[in-house]
Amino acid sequence: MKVRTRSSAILGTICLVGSLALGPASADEPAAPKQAAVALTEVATAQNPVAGAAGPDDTVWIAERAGTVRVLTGQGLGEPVLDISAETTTDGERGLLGVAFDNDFAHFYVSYTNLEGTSTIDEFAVQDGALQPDTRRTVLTQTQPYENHNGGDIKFGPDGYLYIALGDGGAGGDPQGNGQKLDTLLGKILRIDPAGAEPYAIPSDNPFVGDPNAKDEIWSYGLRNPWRFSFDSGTGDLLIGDVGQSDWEEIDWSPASSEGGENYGWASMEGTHPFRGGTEPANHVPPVFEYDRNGLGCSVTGGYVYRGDAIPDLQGQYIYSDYCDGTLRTLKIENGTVTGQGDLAVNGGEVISFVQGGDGELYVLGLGGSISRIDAA
Ligand SMILES: [Ca+2]
Repeated sequence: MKVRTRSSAILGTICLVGSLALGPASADEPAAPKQAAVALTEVATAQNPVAGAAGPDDTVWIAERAGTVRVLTGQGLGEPVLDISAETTTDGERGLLGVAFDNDFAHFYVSYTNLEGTSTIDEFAVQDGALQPDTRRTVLTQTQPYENHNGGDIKFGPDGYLYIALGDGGAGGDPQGNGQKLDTLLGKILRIDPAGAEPYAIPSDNPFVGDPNAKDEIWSYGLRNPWRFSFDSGTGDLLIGDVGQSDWEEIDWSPASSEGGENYGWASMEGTHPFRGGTEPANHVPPVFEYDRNGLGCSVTGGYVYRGDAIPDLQGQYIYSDYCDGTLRTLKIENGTVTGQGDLAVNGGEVISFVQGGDGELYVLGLGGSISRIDAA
């Protein structure tokens, strides 16, 4: 059985990376939205950059997969300010996978798999823009049954709570059924308050608080490997790139007004399609967008809604890519419906992540090493 998973991509088949030659739309297709003219400006190179976050004083903090964090400034990428490389490995899909600051830059968080493969979120206090190593504490851990589908992205929402993406635990086809189970943190987006208690508090308005059969940390579920997610800094809407099993890559969306509890369908559904004879759950929230693997790639990399100033034509568009294809693509999403899509005719290589700088401009991380900013052409 050939099961294509994210590990097959990360571990390294050589993917054909090249811009697809999308021809002009034929007369009976809807007009493509106006596409911004952009260029990718390589601002630094790193060792397998995998995640990043806007930091204090207009810095961008870059996580390298083997376990180091380095700070990008106008002078380039500095020496590591954190090194946990002795505490993680890059076997399979493991490593340092996510970083985040809280909304007032008082704390910094790292998301990584430890030497046992356990997903781990640690916190450091930040003073005067510097990590305070002696304040380190572990916030949350989750054991992993397999080495793939760890998710690992972490972001603070506009509500000040920490959201954590965890994959379904791995192998292929979700053999443990974790995506649809509410008694496990696997296959979920979590929402916790790390400042509210030791090691963390549960926001009282989380959707499953009071349900004895469901974990209180769960915000939404039915996810396979929500590798990268973001909040629209203009609206607060949540966008999730959920990597598909074999056929369908998907973008999930929920509005800022959501009260949580969305069931995104996995592993009953892959995108909008029943998976291996699955039945669509009655409460399935289908993806806002999906694409198959016949041309656009094999592993979606969720991005951001652009809210910067440098590229007015890009304002309000969601930018994403695919690890196996690298073309930067756009979606125009209005009230939960895609009303336009296009591509920016630039290629970021093995696009593993996007980072939103404090000024709203976007950076593209290529796992091969490139850190590029999306600029106006
Ligand atoms: Ca889904």
